[in-house]
Amino acid sequence: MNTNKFFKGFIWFTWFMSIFACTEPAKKQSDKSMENMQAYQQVSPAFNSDSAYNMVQRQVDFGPRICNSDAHTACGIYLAQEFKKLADEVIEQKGIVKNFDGKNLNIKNIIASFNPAASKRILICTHWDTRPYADQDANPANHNKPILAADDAASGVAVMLEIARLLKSVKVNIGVDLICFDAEDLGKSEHGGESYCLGSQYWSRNKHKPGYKAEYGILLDMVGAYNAHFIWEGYSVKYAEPVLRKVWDQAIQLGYSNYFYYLQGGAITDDHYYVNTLGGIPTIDIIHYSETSDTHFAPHWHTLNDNMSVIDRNTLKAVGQTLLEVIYKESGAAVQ
Ligand code: 1BN
Ligand code: ZN
Repeated sequence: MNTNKFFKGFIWFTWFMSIFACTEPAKKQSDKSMENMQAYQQVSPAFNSDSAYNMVQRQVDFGPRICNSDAHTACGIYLAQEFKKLADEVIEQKGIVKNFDGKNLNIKNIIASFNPAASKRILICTHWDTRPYADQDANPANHNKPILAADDAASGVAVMLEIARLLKSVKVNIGVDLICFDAEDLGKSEHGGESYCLGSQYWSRNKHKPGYKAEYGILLDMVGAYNAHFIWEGYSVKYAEPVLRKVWDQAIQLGYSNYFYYLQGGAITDDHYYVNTLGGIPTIDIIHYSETSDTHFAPHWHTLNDNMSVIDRNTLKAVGQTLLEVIYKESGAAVQ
């Protein structure tokens, strides 16, 4: 990540919030949401948060899914198999990328497509690999231990698997691509922002189909924990503001104003940065932000505490149902 930019962004963000707080109090946001909830009729099938929760657990059961490890290989096979049961087409894009320490990493991006021939397409993506070092853990003795990454990997994949399950049973007429990027989380700030997001950089330079385009993309990162707050991340604003507005407005209509806030945050060099800049697809990042922690991420971020104990079905539901509603509306679903 470009840490400087990130923190400069947050200084600006703090200023912005104080202004914003005067004009758009939280109470007003939730009042609006209550009104909307009464009037709003959902068009998408119900996202099952138990099934998403179980998919988080299944991934965590493999242990840390670190590139070049047996657990990573086994989990990659498992995820591809699961998506193959649900999607019209699954492509396992294998490649070799260089880590910041010079080692080659065997990576696999998994692309599950619905209606692969449709020209109007939406991309939903996340990363599935896990960080090899808990370098934000309160205990320095844990800094070289791998994390289970229930939130920072498994939650996004689980939401996408549940979306895939519903797309199989209630058809849409647009194309939907669900991409699990590999090798997102090996980076270190001292090695530059490019040391992160190796799988999405690879995919953005070598699309799974030549000339692949989607109308827009939505990246999920840490979308399963208690007390998750999602704000407008800086690169999402820069490259895809109309998409942010569409998704946030949809979340509020569904009654999820406790999760989605119309507040601008700093810029994070996450997978969406490369999908925007190298891949040419306007893409937002739904990423857990924290007002209270020093890192501005959730307190369990890159610590050994990122395990099943932080996972909240309600958060998975808020994100998953919002995405489903966006997808089914794009497909022209109408209230019956
Ligand atoms: C998000 C979760 N990221 C990694 N794990 C992206 C990121 C990159 C966050 C650099 C901070 C710095
Ligand atoms: Zn991470």
